[in-house]
Amino acid sequence: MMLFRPQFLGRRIVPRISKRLLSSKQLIDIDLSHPDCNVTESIASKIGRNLHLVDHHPLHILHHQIREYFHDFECFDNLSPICTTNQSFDLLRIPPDHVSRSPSDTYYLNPETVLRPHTSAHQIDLLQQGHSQFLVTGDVYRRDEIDRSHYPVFHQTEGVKLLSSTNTAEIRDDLQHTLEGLVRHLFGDVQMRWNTDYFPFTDPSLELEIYYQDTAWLEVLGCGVIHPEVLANAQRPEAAGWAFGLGLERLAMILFGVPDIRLFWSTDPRFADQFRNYEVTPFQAFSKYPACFKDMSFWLTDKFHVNDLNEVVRDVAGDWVESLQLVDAFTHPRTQRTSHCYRIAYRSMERSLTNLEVDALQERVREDTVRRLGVELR
Ligand code: FA5
Ligand code: MG
Repeated sequence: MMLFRPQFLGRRIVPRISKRLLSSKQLIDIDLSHPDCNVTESIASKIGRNLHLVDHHPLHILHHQIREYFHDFECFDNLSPICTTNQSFDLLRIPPDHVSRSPSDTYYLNPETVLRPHTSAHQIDLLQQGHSQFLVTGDVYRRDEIDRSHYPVFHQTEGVKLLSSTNTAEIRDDLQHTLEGLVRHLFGDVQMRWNTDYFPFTDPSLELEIYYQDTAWLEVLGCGVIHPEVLANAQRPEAAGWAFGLGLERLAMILFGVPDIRLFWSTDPRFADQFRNYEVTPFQAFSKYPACFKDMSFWLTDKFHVNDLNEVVRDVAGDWVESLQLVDAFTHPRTQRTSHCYRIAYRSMERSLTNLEVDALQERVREDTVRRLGVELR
């Protein structure tokens, strides 16, 4: 069913996990050698970092403020990110052929177990246990694009509330009113707008965008009225209510003025020491080191997926890759073969990279792209 990662075969690793932050459930030996496992060591090493629970971290400060607003909600902050496909997809009505389930988008440990792609994976269990008004916050994992607002590990807060009304319009109004209140609680006066969206587990579904640094609308959350089948799956067929899922990094970027999502993982004291207690203080940019751009062109194979390339680049360059962009696509008129040219921006948050270092990174990216994706360089 799935490909993957011959370089991890035969190796077992226990991710570096800080015991202090973890419930016993999370102390799990992850077997990266399973033939269907597409979790890399760099991804596995993020499990247990729980940035939302780290003192003084901007995600923790934001998390604290969200909890303050939802003061009468129960909070689950430390549920294991290792979930079943049933919890993450099936019970939420995500069809078997939905793209989000494919190994090009989701990290699989084996065909039935994933690193949760969203905190919605916990909705059913908690509803089934009888909880009716709760928040779930935790790390989520997605194979995704590379740019300043996307990272393969990020944090979400899920909110669920069951209401006594079963009138869809009333529930939606309560949802929108609640979330607009949250945004004002966090930002004071800020421009926001609602768009209709689609999620299999809510109907109707909406997304909320906030205008970011006078430049662009940034999608910060998805939400909707919980689908009746989802409530039936949770053995609560009589219930009605709403749910939302928001990206903590996205909100924190706006709130603290953090320009790049990679900074949240930085241990550079120039970042980490800026945030104290539970205060929101604007991020003081420290000097940006120069970026270095490198292009790479190759002929695609039939099974080429850009997320596989993103991961090759992340595995080689780690947080030194700032973005990866398709800059040119070309189909040969006679052979019908297609070639892509990608531009990779390398930039460290912590120091200037030397030409020698960047050349070496690019060389390894080229080699690994050929070896792992089977493409032909031009
Ligand atoms: C979801 O994950 C749904 N589970 C949300 C939901 C919950 C809908 C409950 C209805 C009811 P979505 O994939 O749009 O939806 O992600 C939600 C938020 O996570 C986004 O609005 C964005 O703020 C954030 N997000 C998504 N992908 C990334 C990423 N790669 N990096 C950082 N933040 C991201
Ligand atoms: Mg969305």
